[in-house]
Amino acid sequence: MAVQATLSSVIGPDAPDVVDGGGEYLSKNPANFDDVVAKVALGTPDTLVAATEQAQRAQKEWSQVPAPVRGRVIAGLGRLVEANKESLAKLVTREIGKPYAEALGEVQEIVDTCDFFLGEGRRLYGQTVPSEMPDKQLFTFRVPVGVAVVITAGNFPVAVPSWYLVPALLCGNAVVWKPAEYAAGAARAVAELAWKAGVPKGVLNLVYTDGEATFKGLEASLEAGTVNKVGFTGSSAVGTRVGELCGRHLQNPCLELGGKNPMIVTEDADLDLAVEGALFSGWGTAGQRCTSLGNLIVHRDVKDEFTRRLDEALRAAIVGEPGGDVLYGPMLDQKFADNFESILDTLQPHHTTLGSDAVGRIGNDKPRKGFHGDPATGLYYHPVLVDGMRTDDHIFRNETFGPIVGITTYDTLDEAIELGNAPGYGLSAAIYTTDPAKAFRFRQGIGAGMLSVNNSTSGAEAHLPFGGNGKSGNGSRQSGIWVLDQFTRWQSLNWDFSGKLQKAQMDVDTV
Ligand code: UN1
Repeated sequence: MAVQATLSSVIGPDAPDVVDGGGEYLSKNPANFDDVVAKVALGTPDTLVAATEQAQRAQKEWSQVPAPVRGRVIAGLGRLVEANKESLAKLVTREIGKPYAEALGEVQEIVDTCDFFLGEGRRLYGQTVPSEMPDKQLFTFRVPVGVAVVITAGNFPVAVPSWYLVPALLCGNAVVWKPAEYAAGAARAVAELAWKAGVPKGVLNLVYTDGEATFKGLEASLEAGTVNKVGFTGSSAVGTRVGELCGRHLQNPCLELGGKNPMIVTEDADLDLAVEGALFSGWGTAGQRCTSLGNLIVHRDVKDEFTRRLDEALRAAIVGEPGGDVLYGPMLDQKFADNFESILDTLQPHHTTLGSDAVGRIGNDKPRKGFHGDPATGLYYHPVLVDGMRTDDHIFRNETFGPIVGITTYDTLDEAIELGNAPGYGLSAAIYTTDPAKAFRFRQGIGAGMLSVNNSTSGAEAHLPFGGNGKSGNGSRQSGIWVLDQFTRWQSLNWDFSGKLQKAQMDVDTV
């Protein structure tokens, strides 16, 4: 298409997207390790630097492509993703073990994001602003930041990257995308569709580097001045390191980090609805969403009944092969399984574990009713509901990223809100109540960026601001129009047509 023809003169049609160097990585199906989904060449720090240099060259011309034309390319990506929805969702399920129905939803989220931003190509508004002086006009423009390095997690291997890639490209930036290695195949598939839609290869660069190579390459690129924005989705610990590195180079990254998302259940709540919401947001996706439910905070009067119903629902829930109709499948990857086991090790004698007859990995020695899959090669774990959780417990204060949720009680709503805020994260939070006054007091008091009333903590819609506070991020917001502030900077213009030097603040008549 026309855009490609213009850009190929600058970057060449065959610009490399992956450069060999740092070894090989095999991305395996977490439901069956014998199934190798993708084999990729890992890059070195130099790979990342080279990609940012290539991106910097390509961005100059991409930024000259009119925004509505870039919007057409984004529209093309949306249509291609839609046409390949099933195959992309199957790949996501196979590579990270996400239940197929959720994987389809995740792919739909890319389509929704493209639909939203294709229109933004025809808006991307600046402002006309009155001047203090006659015969002078002021304007503002949004200008692209330049090169964005985007580092994404693999729990949402295609949707969350699209929240960065789509607006960054639409705004006229070039992107270097470093996906999680264990989701390398899904990342490659999305990049292929973007290139096919007309995003030039030098404008969207895909690199596979492991954690340390990424940090070294990023540091070198920041020093060389080939990176203008960093987007990172992942743990609070790694995000803090990214933030420190960017801060040393006076850059403000877009950080979407962990959560310890509370759900408050009031004494007047519809308990069946609350149980359903807790089940989906606590144990759906095996608890591996940044927005997954962390702590259940339930009014003392309904706590026993709520716990009984939730325990029953958990025992009836099907865990197993993610291609089927299951609440959740395997953990994403071995390192997430190891992390979950270390979380289980923090459980204390004062805890009562509910939801299953066993705790830990599902195996022939620890069977589970309704389970289907290969327990020997799949990273499957029992769901755990921890009763008797206290505020100094590890599981109360820290993100667990697994199928485990603790439950505690409260007497007054102020106390519940305080408990919700106590871990110091601030991503999402939910309240189940039939009393609007309680819902409003919850909104006023809770410190999270994304709130739900009578809905789950997870499952945000793609066009609302997405992001958190405290340990969940640095206040940046993705999605909708709000993300434009991540990928553009404001430029102002003073235009004086008076024919004389007019001095602001000095040549102004005040009454
Ligand atoms: C994440 O886990 O990093 O709100 C993002 C949700 C999803 C996104 C989760 N749409 O649950």
